[in-house]
Parts: sequence; C-alpha cells; structure tokens
Amino acid sequence: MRVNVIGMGYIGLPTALMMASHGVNVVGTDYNKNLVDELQKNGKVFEEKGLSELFSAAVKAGIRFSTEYQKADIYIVSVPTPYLKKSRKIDPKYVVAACKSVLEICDDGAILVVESTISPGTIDHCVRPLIGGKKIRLAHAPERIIPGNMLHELVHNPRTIGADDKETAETVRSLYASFCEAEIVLTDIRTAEMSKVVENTYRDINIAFANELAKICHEAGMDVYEVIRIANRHPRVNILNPGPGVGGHCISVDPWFLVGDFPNLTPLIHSARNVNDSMPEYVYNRICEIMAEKQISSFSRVGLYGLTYKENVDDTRESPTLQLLELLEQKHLDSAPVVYDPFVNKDMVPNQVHDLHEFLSKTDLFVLMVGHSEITNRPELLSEKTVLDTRNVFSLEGIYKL
Ligand code: SAJ
Repeated sequence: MRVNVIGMGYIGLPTALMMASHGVNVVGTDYNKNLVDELQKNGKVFEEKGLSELFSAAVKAGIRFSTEYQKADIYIVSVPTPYLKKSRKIDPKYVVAACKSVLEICDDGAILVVESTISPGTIDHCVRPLIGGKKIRLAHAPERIIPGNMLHELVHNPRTIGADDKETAETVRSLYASFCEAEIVLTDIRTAEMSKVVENTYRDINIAFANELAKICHEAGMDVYEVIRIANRHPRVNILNPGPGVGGHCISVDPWFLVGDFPNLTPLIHSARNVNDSMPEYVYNRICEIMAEKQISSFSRVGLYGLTYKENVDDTRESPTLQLLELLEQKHLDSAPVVYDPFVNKDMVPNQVHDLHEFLSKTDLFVLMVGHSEITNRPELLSEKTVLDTRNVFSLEGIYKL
C-alpha cells in the first residue's frame, strides 16, 4: 500500500513517521520547500519526546519527503484549519487546496482521508463537490494526540474513522492499525467530524468551569485547588485545572467552529470560550494587585516565565503569554515585562532573554505562566522571590496563586 501524507506539521509528520516505521510505504509531502529540504538534510523536527528517534527509524525504513504530491493508494491530508476571526467559521482553504492537488494526481479507486480537524459538514460542503467524475473514496480520521505525549498516544489512543462505506472504512482502519494498538471505531463522515470537535469543546468547557471557580474562590478568599481536589473525590466529578488561559491550535479554536455554524444554539460553548479568553486579563489584574501589595512600581521588574501554550513543548500558538503580552501592549504601559522560555530560542517578543539566571536577576515578581519542568524541578531558585504561580505547580510558602 502506497501512502502520501500531505502536510508535515505537528500531526502529519509524526503520523507519517509512525506509518513508515511500521512498514508502510510513505512519502511525506509539504508545499514548504525549506521544510522539505530540512527534513531531507538533517531531519529537523519539532521538540517532542521520542520524535528524533522515530525519525531515524522511519528514514531507515525508507520514508521520503517531497514538495510534490505522489501517486498513492491512500492520501492523508493533515494541513492547518484556521478559523475566520469575524464569522468564527472554519477557513477550509488549506484543506481544499490539498484535496484539489490530490484529485489532480490520484487514480480512480484511491482513498482521500482528511485528518485535519474540520467543522461538521466540511467534507460534504467543501471536499465532495471537488470530486467531479473521479472515482475517489473519502474518509475522515481525526487525530487525538496530545503534544508532549504524542508518540505514546498515537499508538495507544482509540481512534475514529468516518467513511461513506464499510469497505473504505475497513481499508483505512487497516492502515492505522499498522501502528495503532487501541480500538478503531468506524462511523460515517459527519459523525466523525462532529465527535472530534465535541471532544475539544468538552475540554474547553471543563477548563472554563475551573477558571470561573478560580475567580469565585479568589473573590471569596478561598483556595480553589483545595475545593477542586475535594470535589473531584466524588466518583462522578472530574474538574480540570484553572490556568492563565487556553492556548494551542485545538482547544482554543475548535469550539468556535460550532459557535460559527450554530450561533443561536451555542450560548454555553460561547461563554466558555469567553471565560477562557478572559484569563490573561485576569492574570494581568492579579499581577497589578501583587505589585501594589509588594510595592513593585515598574512592569520591567515583572518576569513572565514561559511563552509556549503549555509545559514542555515548543509550540507558542495562541499561547496565554502571547495573549497577555498583546493586552499589555494595548495598555501602553511605561515598560514591558521580561520574558523567558527555555523552549523558545528565537526572539519573539520585546524584552525576551534566553538565560534563566539572567531572567531571575531581572525579576522581582516571577509569574509562572507555563510549568516547564526546568523550573518545577528547581523551586529552590525562587525561594527569595515574589511568585505568582498561575498553574499551581509550586508548594512554596507565601506564594500567590490565581
Ligand atoms: N489547560 C488548562 N487546564 C487544564 C488543561 C489544559 O488551562 O486542566 C490549558 C493548557 O495549558 C493549554 C490548553 O489548555 O493552554 C490546551 O492544552 P491541552 O493539553 O488541554 O490540549 P491540547 O490543545 O494540547 O490538545 C488537545 C487534546 N484534546 C483533548 O484532550 C480533548 C488532544 O487530545 C487533541 O488531539 C488536540 O487538542 C487536537 O489536536 O485537537
């Protein structure tokens, strides 16, 4: 079986590598020539546990990379699906462009699997009409892996495959079963699209509930973490953790697909998004309260630790720290906070430093935005500092929480 994976990003690359290292004949295609060159030359991958080793195994097994689409039996489209800020609907332009290119080259009988997260109905509305007279079969196989534990989850998470008929679904299942050891559920395409978006929306709403509780408990002078810890002892309660906001390209984006398509039916989903989007401003307010209490007069003595959207990854997309910095910029403060992230080597924002000790020396108020293990393993470095821990990772005396 020949497979062409389109889009060598956070999902497409590990998926292609995983298939190749399990004996599938795979070519990874990306329109970004620099990325393809880098993959071919030095195997440059993003930061993810075990990915470099998997890359070597896949190269050994014969994976190839190209900017060209290939003749294949199965195409897997794994390209970004942004949402349109104004209408809050999905912007399917990358999916549509990739599918068009597949249709130009593929033979009759090929299967086109969309793996990108899409809003329910996207395949019917945007992909099916492109097919014309071609005898191509469609499927949707949404991914579920979590950055930070991607490779383990690729193998061990159950998956969903939506297809128009049983034979197509079974063929796609056998491809994913080459590396996935968990249950693979077969369904129709629209149900697969909907269930994926629902999974991420569920998590967004649960986090929003935790964030709202954090605000209530702060106002009431109570410890939200203790409240949640106790509530979660109930066998049917499982509240997630409050934090400085929700980032990443999934949970902060997918719920908008439902709000965009069903604006009159989604007050809960919409509010949850708003609650999570309000958290950077809440952190700003907490910083101001603490600065007043500790007589820290300038933001230049405030240090934001962490630029990524969560711990121990290098992905900064939609990160709460970037949202907070944007907010600070709008406020035209006299000075900007110092920023540091051990996973971000390039200069992204003003006042960014690249050395932990330099960062600490410039900081009176240490704001932990991301719980990278670099710092959670060394809490003693903060013993003399004023600390705002937005992730509840430290149990130091006298530190501030959300
Ligand atoms: N966060 C909290 N509190 C929590 C958990 C997360 O504030 O209790 C924050 C994180 O810090 C981060 C954001 O939420 O900023 C999202 O992080 P995440 O770890 O919850 O999820 P993602 O975006 O890395 O991955 C999600 C996962 N979906 C679900 O768990 C339902 C993953 O399985 C999906 O594959 C992925 O979205 C995706 O690509 O759709």
